[in-house]
Amino acid sequence: MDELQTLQSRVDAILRVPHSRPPVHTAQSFTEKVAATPPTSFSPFDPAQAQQANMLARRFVRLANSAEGTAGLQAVLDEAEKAGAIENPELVRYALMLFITHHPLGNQLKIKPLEKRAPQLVLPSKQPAVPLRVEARAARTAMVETTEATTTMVEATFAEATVTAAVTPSEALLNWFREDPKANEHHEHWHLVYPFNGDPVTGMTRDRQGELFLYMHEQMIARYNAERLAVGLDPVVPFPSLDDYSELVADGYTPDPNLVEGQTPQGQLFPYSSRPAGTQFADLGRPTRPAYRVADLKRSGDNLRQAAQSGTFQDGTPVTANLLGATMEATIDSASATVDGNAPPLTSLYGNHHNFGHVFLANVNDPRDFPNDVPGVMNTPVTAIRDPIFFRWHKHIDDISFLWQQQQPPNDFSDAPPVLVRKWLGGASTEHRSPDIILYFSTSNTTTGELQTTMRQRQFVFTEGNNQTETISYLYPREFFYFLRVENQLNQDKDVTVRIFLAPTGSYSGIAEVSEDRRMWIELDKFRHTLPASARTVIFRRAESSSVIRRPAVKNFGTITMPNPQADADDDRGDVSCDCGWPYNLLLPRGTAAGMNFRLLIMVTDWAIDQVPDDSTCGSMSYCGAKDKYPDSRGMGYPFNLPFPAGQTIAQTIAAQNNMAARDITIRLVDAVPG
Ligand SMILES: [Cu+2]
Repeated sequence: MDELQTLQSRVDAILRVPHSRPPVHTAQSFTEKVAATPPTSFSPFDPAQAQQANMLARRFVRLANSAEGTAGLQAVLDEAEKAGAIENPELVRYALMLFITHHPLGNQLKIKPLEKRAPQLVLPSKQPAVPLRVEARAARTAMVETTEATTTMVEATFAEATVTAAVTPSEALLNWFREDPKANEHHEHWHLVYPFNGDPVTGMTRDRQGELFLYMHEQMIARYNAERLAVGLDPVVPFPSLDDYSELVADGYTPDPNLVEGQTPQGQLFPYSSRPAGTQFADLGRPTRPAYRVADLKRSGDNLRQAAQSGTFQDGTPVTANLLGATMEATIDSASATVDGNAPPLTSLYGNHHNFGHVFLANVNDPRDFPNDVPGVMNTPVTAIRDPIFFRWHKHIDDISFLWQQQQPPNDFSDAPPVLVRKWLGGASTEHRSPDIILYFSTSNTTTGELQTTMRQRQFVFTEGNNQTETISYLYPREFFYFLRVENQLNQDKDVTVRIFLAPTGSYSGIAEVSEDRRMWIELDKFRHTLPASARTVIFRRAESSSVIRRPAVKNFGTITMPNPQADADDDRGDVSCDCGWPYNLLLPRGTAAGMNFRLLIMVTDWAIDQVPDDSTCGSMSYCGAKDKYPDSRGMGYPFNLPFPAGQTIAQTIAAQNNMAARDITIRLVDAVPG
């Protein structure tokens, strides 16, 4: 074993979240939960805890810089192991991942995929199926029957008790999306790449980090909305919808009981808490002297809304997309940032709104016992998106951003290059049948107007005990290519940026045409291309090269085993410099078995203005940018980042612009796809 390999196995051991006990729904873990006091948990959303993790990561950076080559890394791991013995092990893991992600020496090490670091964190919650009356009986049984002999009976009833409290059937229809292991890993990664306390190496945030925070999460909502429409749910409703922070959340969420939040030094496990139905924001901590007050969360939210509406912060600084995102998250660049360079406290003028929303919602089940309660999945980026409330809270955040966008002048499309993508062979049309947008499946030599997805299964095996298995279902697209015909009307070569978007089309939830909502559009791709002079060219593009996807695409998913992960179960190697981005398996919305209508938009813009760098085969350009400069001079999400020209619908704008064209397609969920 060479030196780096030895170091890697030490990293793997530190990052491995222990789950020493054999599985699953046992009475043992249930009674332990009742009996023991949980350790204080670690939340990267809690600014004070995030600051501690960041300080430890900076200590790692100094150690790495203090010695040559692997000796520096050795010193870092010595320190991490030492810290793990006295500090919260989750905090140490987070700090070590920050170091590996950001330090050039750290980059030589890998962060294993989530299903190998903490396999229990990718287990699906159980489908709700049992009537409510089972709950009381089961809970009683579980409290009394704890001996070995009755374990089987208790297991069964406890499992039932769990499912009765789970999300309503309708929300549960999208558990596969919210609980997708790679989507959760993406969200964890994004926050590691963009820590709100700044990169531990430079102490700074990245270029346009605030704007990207808003855009990346807006796109997650757009994708979730496409899935919601497909199963007959309304688009995400913000929580809270406006300024009423006493609103009740009707639906609850119950994670799988193996989703372990923490462990006592004695090895007792604490499953993440459920978020019961019918809760509301509540002060955290002792009621006589709360640590955090809802009134402060509301005040900061109201102040943010006011700034978005008026276009200026209270000190007169103009609101920009970037500063608004930084202030809402909040990062060290917030309009309320403290002079010592820390992210602002909840009590500041603009608070620390998004982060504290996570903290409040994670502890909503037992607010008075904060910080000694066991939090829910909203506590940390690696599990937060499992709970439907994640999307509702982020819709609340996005609504403030949208409010600001709507006050801005519309995008002016007069800087379009002289190129033509035809709408229809007859000329201008709003029919969305562009002959220049051509799709092929990789396994077929005829064009298609239908894209396909399928649900695949992977097994999860508890290798201790009786090899009990669970099944994880995940979406997978049928591989396809674009052939885009674009005419360059200039008599010289022209560099252009090709932008591809997708939105559901049609009438849903009382909305006459959902694709007229610019926030429904999903970015599929963006890349540079050189068009030869005075010619119509065909641009070939693989869908898997998408700028939003983490590249190279992870396509093979193996069996997940616990407690001892299989070596190389899939083609995810955890190369930290490439592993940020949306997962390939979720590239396309799922569509429906009957075929769901979508509109594909191609927009060709002037590269001399955009400055989108040459294509990379590593990571996601659109979601993870680049170290120095975000790879597009336009507002993120352009042309959907700002209002469309006054008096024009999106469809009319597309019809009026030579550099835009759309094609209506269907996406069909099928039993199996090739590859
Ligand atoms: Cu997030």
